[in-house]
Parts: sequence; C-alpha cells; structure tokens
Amino acid sequence: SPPSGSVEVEQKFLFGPGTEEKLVAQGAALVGNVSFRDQYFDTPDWRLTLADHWLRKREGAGWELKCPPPECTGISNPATENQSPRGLPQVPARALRGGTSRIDCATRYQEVTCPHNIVARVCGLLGVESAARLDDDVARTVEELGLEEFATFVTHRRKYHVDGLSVDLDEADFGYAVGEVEAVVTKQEDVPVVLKRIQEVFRQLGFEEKTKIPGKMSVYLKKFRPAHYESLVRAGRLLKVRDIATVQ
Ligand code: V4E
Repeated sequence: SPPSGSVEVEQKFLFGPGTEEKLVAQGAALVGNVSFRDQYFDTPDWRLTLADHWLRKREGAGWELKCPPPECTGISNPATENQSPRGLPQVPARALRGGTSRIDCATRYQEVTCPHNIVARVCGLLGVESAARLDDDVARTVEELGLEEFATFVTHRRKYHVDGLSVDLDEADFGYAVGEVEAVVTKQEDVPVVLKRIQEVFRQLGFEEKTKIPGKMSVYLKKFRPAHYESLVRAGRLLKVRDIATVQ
C-alpha cells in the first residue's frame, strides 16, 4: 500500500478489446492478474459515505479507508482553492485549466491503512466521544459502532505499469468493466506533473480525458442499493450512471 501521507490521483476510463494491445504497444508491462473481494461498511444512515469516506475490507490487503486528503477538507486554505466548497471528490486541476493540459475528472484520495488512523478517523467523523475506549482493531470498532456491510463484490484486476503510472483493468462480478490510470503522489507539487502524464497515456490510448466515468460503486449501488445510490448522487458523492458511449 502507498506510503502514509501520500495521495492517489486516479482517472477512470471504459476499456474495450483493443485497450490491452495499445497498452503493450506503449511499453506497458503486466504486473498483476488477481481477483479479490471488497466489503464496504457504513452506518445504517450512510454517514461515512455521505462524508466521502469509504471503509472497506479488501481480501489480501485488509482494512482500508479511502477519504479526501487533508488539504481537501479546509475551506479557507489557499491550497484548497481548486476544491469545491464541500470538498467534493471531482477535483478540477485548476492550475492546469486553460493550458494545454487539462484533466477535469481526475480524483484524489488518501488511502489510510494504519488501523489506529482508520479507527481515529472513523470515530472522529461519527463523533464518538472517546476513541481511546476502542482499540486499534478495526473489525471490533466496526462491530461496536454498528457499521453494516452495504456492498460486497469481487473484482478481477489486470494491472499494468507504464511510464511511472499504474493502469488497472477491472472487471466486477456484477457485470461492469472499468479501467483506471493511477499514480501515488507523495508531494502536493508533483500533482500537475502526474496529471500531465496521465493525460499523455490517455491520449495514446485514444480516450477522451474529460469523460466522467462512473466507478464500480456507482453501478453496484444503483443496481443493489438504489436508495443509498440516490442519496449519494444527490449529495454529489457519486457519479450518476447513465448510458455511456465508449470513446474508443
Ligand atoms: C473513493 C470512492 C469509492 C471507493 C472505491 O474507490 P474506487 O477507486 O472506485 O475503487 P477501486 O476498487 O478501483 O479502488 P482502488 O483499488 O483503486 O483503491 S466508491 C466512490 N468513491 C468516490 C469516487 C467518486 N465519487 N468518483 C470517482 C470517479 N471515483 C471515486
């Protein structure tokens, strides 16, 4: 998992039969071919996900909390100027806007894997008075807080490395395939460079970088948890699933 304090910059895309060949032609190397189950947890009234916090247990990796990086939570901090006031995940790369490089859909998330920090953030968000009462055992915390599993699915992932980036080709067991170009950034000032590199890979693969692609969670919740889905879409936390034309 990425070093703590780092941020994942990700851009999703729909992939077709020609995508892997194009990746290989770009010099991409296949570095992983795995299947894993994810289980996502939330309060019955969805307080974590409505606050853009995604607590999951991933087979082979353990507990992970995907949430906005700290610089996305402030409002008056000039470093967060390119965030929408509520810190919504669709972060325009403002520094790049108007220039030749532009990726409007890249999202940035922090992936917290240290159990102590996961427990602290979840308790803090839910306003549980004393996090000290709970230990660093995420499973026990989940139980004590009454969190419920709201989504579970298996992903088959083929992972490529190209030009310092990771490209994941994911097929979920409920019938949705989505790709993701991703980089882990440890310094905030490196974000524009990474966005530019993502854009180059996108251009070479023939993708339109401005197209917003729903993730697996959008499609899953729409299908299996429509009320939760509607609530997240309304809150601006999830992309609405529409009929999407492949751009390849
Ligand atoms: C962050 C998030 C969710 C959690 C799952 O994240 P995602 O990147 O979609 O899944 P996956 O399996 O590729 O995780 P990885 O292995 O890369 O860590 S579910 C919804 N969100 C928020 C979100 C959003 N609103 N819009 C986009 C484009 N992505 C994520």
